[in-house]
Amino acid sequence: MTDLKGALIGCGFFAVNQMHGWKDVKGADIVAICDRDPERLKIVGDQFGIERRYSDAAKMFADGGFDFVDIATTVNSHRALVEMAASHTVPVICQKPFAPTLADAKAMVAACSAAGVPLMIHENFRWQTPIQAVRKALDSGAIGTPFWARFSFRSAYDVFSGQPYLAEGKRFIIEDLGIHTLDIARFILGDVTSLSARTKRVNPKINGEDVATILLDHENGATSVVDVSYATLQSVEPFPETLIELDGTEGSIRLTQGYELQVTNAEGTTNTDVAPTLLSWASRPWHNIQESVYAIQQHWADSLESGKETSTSGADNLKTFALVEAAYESAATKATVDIGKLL
Ligand code: NAD
Ligand code: 89Y
Repeated sequence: MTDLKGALIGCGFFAVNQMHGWKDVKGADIVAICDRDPERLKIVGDQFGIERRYSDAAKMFADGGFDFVDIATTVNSHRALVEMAASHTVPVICQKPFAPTLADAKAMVAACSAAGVPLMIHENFRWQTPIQAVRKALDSGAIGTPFWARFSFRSAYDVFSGQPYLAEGKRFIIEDLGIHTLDIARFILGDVTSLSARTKRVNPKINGEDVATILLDHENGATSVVDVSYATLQSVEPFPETLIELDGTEGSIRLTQGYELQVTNAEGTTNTDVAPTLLSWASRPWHNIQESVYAIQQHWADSLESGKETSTSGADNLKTFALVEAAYESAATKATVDIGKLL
């Protein structure tokens, strides 16, 4: 197949992973980059040998010459840039979090749908090797019908040194990290009908909440708990592992720290190492996330080529983003929030 040509907007901290990922993806290449910060534009342009460089996204779209755009900026610019892509009928990938509000996210889905262009949210955590392994084990029928789960991410890793903006916002862990954990809950147990949540801020140096506990009712009748913390110091730091406990009518699945998958049923227990691959450009402990960046970008290239909808399309991700909004609403009001009402 002919390589798809892509353009990337936002050459910051995380975009470097995306640029490495695109180098590995079969069927797509980045031909132009854009950042309003000239220093970041130069660093990424020089590192990845990209000649076409722009400080203004509108100018880059006007010049054209690419088949899709990959938006790797922080949340406040997402809506304007996605709508710009739609107005030029350019298929678009947008980093998480989708948008500042659910209303913005809905408008972005509507703009892309009206323009007839695919929109994928770069929701990469469900593409992590250990998470895919849990889904495969569940799909094999080994534990019967799932009725309960816990999706847990507890860490004291200093995310603020690489991403200082995370300390500044009124919202922190649910919007930044819990969004992934909520998406994993949907990926494993299906859509959610209602939730309730409690939050805390433990670290006095940041503005938003760094601990959240969320109770979810799934459409299939299962119950799950999503618990996330950046205030939890442990003997062995698990960042960035999501740990999973999943109980079914015929057995259970455990994804434990160190990337071990245990599947137990009447026949006994099998233990499998489901550690992610350390890609040539990756570094521990980020390699789990980095491999999933490559995986979701390969999925995008394959989906664009085949015309199939992506796993984390804008329409799909509205259902994850609604859980974020609902969790903040529930934490503020102490009420249970009906998800259908938000969508
Ligand atoms: P960053 O601040 O380091 O980089 C953002 C870059 O975008 C900056 O260089 C900035 O100058 C540029 N930019 C902003 N608005 C622009 C505009 N309108 N036009 C051109 N350039 C613009 O941020 P980051 O840490 O790289 O995070 C970017 C996004 O990636 C965030 O939404 C974050 O949540 C997400 N992220 C995702 C993962 C993941 O695993 N999916 C991990 C980390 C960060
Ligand atoms: O921004 C976050 C993300 O998406 O994954 C981990 C992270 O970098 C810090 O919480």
